[in-house]
Amino acid sequence: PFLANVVRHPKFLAGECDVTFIDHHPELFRFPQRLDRGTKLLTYIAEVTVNGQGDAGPQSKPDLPAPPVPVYRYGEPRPRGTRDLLHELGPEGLLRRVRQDRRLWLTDTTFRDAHQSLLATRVRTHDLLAIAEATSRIGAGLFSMEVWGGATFDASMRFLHEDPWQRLADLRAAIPNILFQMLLRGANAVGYKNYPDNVVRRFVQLAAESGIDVFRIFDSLNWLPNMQVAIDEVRQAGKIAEAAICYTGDILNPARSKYDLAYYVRLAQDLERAGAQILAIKDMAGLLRPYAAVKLVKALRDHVGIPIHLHTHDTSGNGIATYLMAAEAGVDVVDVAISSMSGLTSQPSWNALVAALERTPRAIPDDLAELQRLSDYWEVVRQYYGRFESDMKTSTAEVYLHEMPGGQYTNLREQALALGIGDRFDEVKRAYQEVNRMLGDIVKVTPSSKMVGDFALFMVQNGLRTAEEVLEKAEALDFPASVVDFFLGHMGQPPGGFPEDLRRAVLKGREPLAGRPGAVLPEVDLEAERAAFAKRMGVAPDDRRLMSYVMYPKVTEDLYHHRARYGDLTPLDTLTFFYGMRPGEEITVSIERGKTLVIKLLSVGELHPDGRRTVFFELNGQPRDVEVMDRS
Ligand code: 3PY
Ligand code: ZN
Repeated sequence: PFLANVVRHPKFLAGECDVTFIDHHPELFRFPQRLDRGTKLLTYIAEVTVNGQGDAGPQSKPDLPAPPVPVYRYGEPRPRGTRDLLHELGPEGLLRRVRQDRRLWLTDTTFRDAHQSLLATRVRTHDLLAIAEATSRIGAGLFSMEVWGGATFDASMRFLHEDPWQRLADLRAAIPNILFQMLLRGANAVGYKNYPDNVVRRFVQLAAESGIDVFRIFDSLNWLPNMQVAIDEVRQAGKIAEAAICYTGDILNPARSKYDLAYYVRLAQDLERAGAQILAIKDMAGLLRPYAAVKLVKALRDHVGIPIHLHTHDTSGNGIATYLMAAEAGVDVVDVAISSMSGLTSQPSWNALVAALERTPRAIPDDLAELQRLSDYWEVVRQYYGRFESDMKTSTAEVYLHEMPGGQYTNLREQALALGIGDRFDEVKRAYQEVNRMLGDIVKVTPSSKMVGDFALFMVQNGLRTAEEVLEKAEALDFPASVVDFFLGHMGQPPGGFPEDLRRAVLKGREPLAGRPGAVLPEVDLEAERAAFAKRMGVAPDDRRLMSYVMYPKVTEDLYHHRARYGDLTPLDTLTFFYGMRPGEEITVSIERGKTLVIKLLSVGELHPDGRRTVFFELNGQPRDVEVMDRS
């Protein structure tokens, strides 16, 4: 196309080009460097080797083995799974089967919530794809795999320079037999704020077309109007709408009467009437105690006809007990993670639950020895992400006090560290409780949990300890944006409404919204956004990338720039992705079927006066060098 600009130039067409043409029109001859994939990859490796990945600075590469991947004979038939059943029976038939079977069904969250909760959402597509085939065989008895949504959408772009749509397409191709499930934050889609309805609708359509079968839809305040658009659109797309009640408080404690059994039953009935085909109990913090689970599941069983799907986090260590009690009470599906990626702030162990129910009426027909092979894989892979682990070593019942969702604990700790109050984290946790009380006891899950966290940090930073102190000083306080948004009604309406005195203090005269934000937010003009992107980036995005751009403009642009410079890094192994290479080390990168690059790092050169270093490689036996700026 660039040469085409030259030959289309009026002077060129008129034959008026002389030797000064190039001097007068240098812009026509500035061709973008079209680097081949090998060079892009070497540039990335050189960058990371010299400067480190992300903002961590260069770090020495851990010496870890390759993970053991179960190998299958070519053409070995793949066991049928729930996705085959869906095609055969349709959604209603499949869900009837799930209700009727005595066995307990499972959803494996290893590809989404488990690493979101344990490893800061950092697991790369490379490592998911490597175990995809084995999971599709060993896990063929699963109800579903949760593989997408939640924080993985933006984190994969932001931190891993990956395209989440590509991840979904690749996984779908590798695992054709098991239902794929995603976590959708209702009107917040996969973002942190309410989007206009047309964005939510288009996003659902595209996710459905890209291979999501089951959409778990929740609202961070349990506000049904914020979930309705997504439920309708999922039904419209012929997929399965799983609507969630987010569980908070303690139904066994009469002092927490705001969220009592009647509250959850009512909400569940409303969700069923709204079109939910599965009811999720989303226990995002792991607060549903075993005996509360019996009571809740029994009551829901009595009042709704659709299958019940329970999600918890094992933070307290009570997770398996909760599942066993729920199984006794008739729950249909529960969420687990492969054992080496389970426990703590993640889901309870798949392997342990299978063992617990063997030879009982609700036995799960999975093979423990085979599951162990998946676990062995993840045990090694998890170590590649060691730098994202929290320092939590045991489960802790403290979660019943602060009620922080599984994924938030380590994030909030990071935020506190960044603000220089990392050593006052105990105060932050107490403030989190106090803020929840001040707000009238709200559901805390993305994005409401983030707002409570922001408010808690703000309290500690400003030396505020109680609601009274906040009210007293409100005039002079500049509240965090998320807190203002919440009080403006931009996240929706909390059960029981807002605490009015605090609302007045925070809003300082601004007018809050009473209705549904999606109903008043102007539609996004998707074609105008596409044109805007094309103008800035020189390429028009397809519908999927357009959605990424609409929800995360800056992050998506950065991803495009990164791609242009370094190419698709999915084929690169994870240790090299995070740590670069050591001198003398050789790696192979399979960039497409039948095309493998052998890369050897020979040495990293001395610092040049201009701050650059030359990094010397061999690429498939040929010497190659790359210059990078040393940013240390
Ligand atoms: C998310 O929204 O990402 C969650 O996992 C909420 O629990
Ligand atoms: Zn969760």
